Amino acid sequence: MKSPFRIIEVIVFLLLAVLTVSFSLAPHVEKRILVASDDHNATYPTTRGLYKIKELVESETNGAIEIKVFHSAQLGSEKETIELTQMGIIDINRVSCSPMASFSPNMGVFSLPYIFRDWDHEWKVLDGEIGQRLGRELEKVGLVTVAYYDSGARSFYNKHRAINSPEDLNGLKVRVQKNPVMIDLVNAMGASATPMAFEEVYSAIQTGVIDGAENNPPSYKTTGHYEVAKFYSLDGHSRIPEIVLFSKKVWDTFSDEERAIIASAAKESEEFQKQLWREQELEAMRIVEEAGCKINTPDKGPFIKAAQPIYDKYASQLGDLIAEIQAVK
Ligand code: GTR
Repeated sequence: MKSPFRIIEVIVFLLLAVLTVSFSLAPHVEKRILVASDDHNATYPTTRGLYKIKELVESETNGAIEIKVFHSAQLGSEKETIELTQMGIIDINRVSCSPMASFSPNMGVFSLPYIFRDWDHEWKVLDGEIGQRLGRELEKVGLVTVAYYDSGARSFYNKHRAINSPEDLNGLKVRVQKNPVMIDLVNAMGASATPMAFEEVYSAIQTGVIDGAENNPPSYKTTGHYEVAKFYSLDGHSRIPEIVLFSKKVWDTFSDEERAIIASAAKESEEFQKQLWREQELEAMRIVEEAGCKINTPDKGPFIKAAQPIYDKYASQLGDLIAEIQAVK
């Protein structure tokens, strides 16, 4: 997708969408319409989280704030939508913390391989002082963090062979998100990292531009990547949280009361999303297995060892933060 044409297209599209709603309103009703974006389909846990925020905010404000959710990357791919959110063209945006590393380098810490010991450790960090502080740091780049969502663990998949050790990744072109840490991670594990927008991955695997990618089970399933890359190797190299962001430009125009309503709706949507995540993760594994995918669970030891150079590389930039996260028990 090429800006600025894409950006103009999105602005026109949003204006039309918002005008359609405004004209259908009774005169004198003061209403604010907010635009929310997600790159997943309407039933994916993150998008359902946004619908939950919509439901709660619309009911708490008696419809004075309305939220229109645009899913399936209708408003663009992650990096572009983050820029549109900074500009205040998109009001609410659910993205992965991975591309956020290009906007706020400390966010890159969440993409480091095996930075979280497990789910409990991840959520202790996110709900605790570190997660909240890193969330607040985004205000410097025009974004207000209102929630973190679950995204499980990411693992490699490809169309050629089962990955039992990092050596098996040698010679494979693996798509990564647009994030320097992910590029380093995949290269350090032995593959050749190819940054690319999420929406382009299916056809890139199909046509052989890349050999595979890496993601969590619900993404592997809903994107259909499992149809073109049948080997799914559960090395679980990173647990990168999802994040729900508000445009600071827009946030600053709300009253304290409105902000409190939105913040509490977003917080409430976290539990709802995590529950859906658990269900859809199991469901996705069942579906891909039934579809004939070859799933293996390699020993993580060699992957952890292969990841060490990344920790050395980021020691000067993220060392204190890494130590803080590791110290959370
Ligand atoms: C998914 C995430 C998406 C996107 C995608 C990707 O896990 O939910 O928003 O970041 O990964 O790999 O691009």
